[in-house]
Amino acid sequence: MTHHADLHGTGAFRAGICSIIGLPNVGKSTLLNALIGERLSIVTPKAQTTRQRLLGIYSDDAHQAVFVDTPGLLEPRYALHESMQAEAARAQTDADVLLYVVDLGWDQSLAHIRGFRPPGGLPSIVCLNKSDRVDSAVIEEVRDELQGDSRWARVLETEATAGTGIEDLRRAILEFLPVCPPLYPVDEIATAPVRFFAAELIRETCFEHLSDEVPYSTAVEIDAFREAEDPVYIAALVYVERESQKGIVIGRSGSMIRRIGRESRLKIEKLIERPVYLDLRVKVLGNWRRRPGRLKLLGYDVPSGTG
Ligand SMILES: Nc1nc2c(ncn2[C@@H]2O[C@H](COP(=O)(O)OP(=O)(O)OP(=O)(O)O)[C@@H](O)[C@H]2O)c(=O)[nH]1
Ligand SMILES: [Mg+2]
Repeated sequence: MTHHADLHGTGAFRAGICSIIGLPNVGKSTLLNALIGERLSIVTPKAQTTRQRLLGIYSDDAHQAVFVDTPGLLEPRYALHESMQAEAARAQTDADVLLYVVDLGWDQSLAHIRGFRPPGGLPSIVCLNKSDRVDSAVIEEVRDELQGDSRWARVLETEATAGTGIEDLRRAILEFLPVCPPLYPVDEIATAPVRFFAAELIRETCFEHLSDEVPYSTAVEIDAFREAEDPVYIAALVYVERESQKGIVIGRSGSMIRRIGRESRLKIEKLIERPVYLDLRVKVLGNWRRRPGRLKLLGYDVPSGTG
């Protein structure tokens, strides 16, 4: 069954890990979702949305690509950033294929790829994303430059939000996977438990409605997830770093937390296809982003040596 393609003599099954990396906000999570055809990884207009590695699996009858979404590459300022950068680094060492994503409309992203060295021996593909943000002359110029550079096996352009270029990009990635049986059951699309995705959807909603430092100071923990109940009962905590932030997240007479709660509940209901009762509370966990012990408590991996 797993070697379907072999049985038909059309070639060996290919499977492997494709890590998606690049600066914050270039569209990595949007690309992962487009490549697997499911809205798994949260996407917001704010930079530094993704904090942990997230696996999304694409399978067809001859290939399985395990896409790994990563936090954007940045200079660590907090313990949380160190954890995020360790996740991005680990994703590169684990990969069979690297997908480096560029935001064509952002000079800093173009500057970053010029200075970036993918790990030696790793087939590395460039995705020139947000092609809608620039003229075709610019795309051609960048493509010509990068195609002439031996660091990059392929250079392709996409508009991930519209799905443009996704099929070609996926095909290019699948070609570079090593001959290998499937790594996961072919009907699986994710490895994280449903409660992880529920927490992420709440965090996404926080990013959508809160501004300045507040969204970055939020972390979400699922306290209870009772699927045997109808509606499904979920209790979640939104952690913030300071008392003043707690006031902002709750809002005037609770209006903000009610709004975040309602929108998060609708997203979770769509995900699990069941009615949900969401009990959302806000709690202060002082300076959690700077404190390795608190990061661990919130489920973030802490690089060894700092924990
Ligand atoms: N115009 C345009 N916007 C895009 C495209 N792809 C993604 N975006 C938008 O770019 C923003 C960031 O997208 P994400 O997928 O969250 O980016 P990311 O690289 O995962 O960001 P981090 O997790 O913060 O590192 C969102 O508002 C997306 O809708 C595209 O092709 N064109
Ligand atoms: Mg992301």
